[in-house]
Amino acid sequence: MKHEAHVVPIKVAVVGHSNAGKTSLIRTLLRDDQFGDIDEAAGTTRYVEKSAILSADEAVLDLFDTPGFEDSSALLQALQALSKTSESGSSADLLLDFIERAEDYPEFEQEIKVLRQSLISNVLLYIIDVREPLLGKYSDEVEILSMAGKPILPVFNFIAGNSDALMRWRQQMAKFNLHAALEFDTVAFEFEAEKRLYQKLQSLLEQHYDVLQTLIDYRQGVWNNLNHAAARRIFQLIAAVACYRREISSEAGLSEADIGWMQDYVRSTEQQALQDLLTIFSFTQLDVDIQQLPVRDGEWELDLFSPAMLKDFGLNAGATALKGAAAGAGIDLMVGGMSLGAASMLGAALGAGWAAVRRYQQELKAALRGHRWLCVDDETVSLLFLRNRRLLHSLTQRGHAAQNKLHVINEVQKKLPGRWYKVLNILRQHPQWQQLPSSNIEYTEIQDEVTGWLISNEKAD
Ligand SMILES: Nc1nc2c(ncn2[C@@H]2O[C@H](COP(=O)(O)OP(=O)(O)OP(=O)(O)O)[C@@H](O)[C@H]2O)c(=O)[nH]1
Ligand SMILES: [Mg+2]
Repeated sequence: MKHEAHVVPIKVAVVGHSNAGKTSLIRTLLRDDQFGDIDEAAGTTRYVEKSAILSADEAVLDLFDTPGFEDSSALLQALQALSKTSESGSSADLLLDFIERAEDYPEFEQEIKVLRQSLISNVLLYIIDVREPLLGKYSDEVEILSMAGKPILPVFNFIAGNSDALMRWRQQMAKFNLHAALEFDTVAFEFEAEKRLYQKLQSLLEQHYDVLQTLIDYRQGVWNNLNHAAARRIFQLIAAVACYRREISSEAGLSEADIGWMQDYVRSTEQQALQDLLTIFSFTQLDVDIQQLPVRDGEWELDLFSPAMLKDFGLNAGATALKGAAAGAGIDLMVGGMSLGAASMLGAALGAGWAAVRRYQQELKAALRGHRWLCVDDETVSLLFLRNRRLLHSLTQRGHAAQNKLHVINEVQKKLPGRWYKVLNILRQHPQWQQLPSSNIEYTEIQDEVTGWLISNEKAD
């Protein structure tokens, strides 16, 4: 495969009515929010603009963004009028003839650019805003595009929450013999949808099958890597917070400032992770809004320590180790490597022999001197896990959230993995993991387990 001759990129013209989301689709495929101009107003794209989709370093697809069709009925009439006088044999010839006479048709300046590009492309992606009523102008559009004699793949956009309209459009396209179509919420990116696009192209462009397969495999690999990188980043966050310890002197006791520092540490650690995750998936503010992430200006809207947060995820604020004033503060005290809730076990640890004593030496010494470690309570770490798992889910499944306006948290997303508290406990025993990823075998095993939970959950719901 590697030694194959240089691949000539497949030319894909992205066409459709103005404002259907052509430029948005290309941005999504390129993962480049800088490509072209996007606007609510019609007629944003004025020129044909090329961009390439790469497989490794090689351009496999050349995407051509085109201006939108405006008055396709008038255009069809003009073409029909020309066909009466023109000598051209095929419809493609007629289009060529029309393009050559561009000067006679200044009102179709934009459309002519589209026709020119369609004639020299291998396939047309016909982007449709399914919210639009099925008017004659769209049939005219299809009729004009068909004249280029190229395979056409209708791409239904704005499908979220518009399933009836989608069905009508599907039937309409079938009447034009366009049976293979694609649903693709352009701003709602989902890798599976992108893959389906390439697969449809495979069936339309048989001779390019293998090249497209290479592309699918490559993009799948890239996508998997992104997911793993993101899951590892979340694990790092969990470890950093679970392993946090702050020694409290017995004289001064636990002060409000101590709690404040701990909370700020947790907030800023989660904040950094959020930034990194948005970066990994190239999420822009627009994406954040559409996906309805509870994030504003790159920050979580709801404070992790607000009681509403615990309730939202079905965790019990009253279950904190320190009840009363400390409930919901996210704090726990740790003695002998165990939270205070389990402090009665300290005696057992002391009696457990030298191995245990050596392991917890520092804590035991601190405990015996009357010192305590302030740490982050189980509920807070659990909450971090749950909300970041949901974030990852949203980042990888754009569009699903856009479909249901309600802020729904389903049972699957709320449930902690069976071994969660065991793993949390192991993390707590390794304060040295707070800083950085370790190559330690135990660390790697725990990391694999937690990233496994994070990634598999995406498919679970
Ligand atoms: N919610 C939602 N908005 C979208 C989607 N696709 C495009 N938009 C919005 O629709 C508007 C038009 O998108 P463009 O990508 O500029 O459309 P276009 O077809 O390139 O438009 P012209 O260049 O003017 O022909 C923009 O405001 C986009 O943000 C989508 O899938 N979902
Ligand atoms: Mg555009």
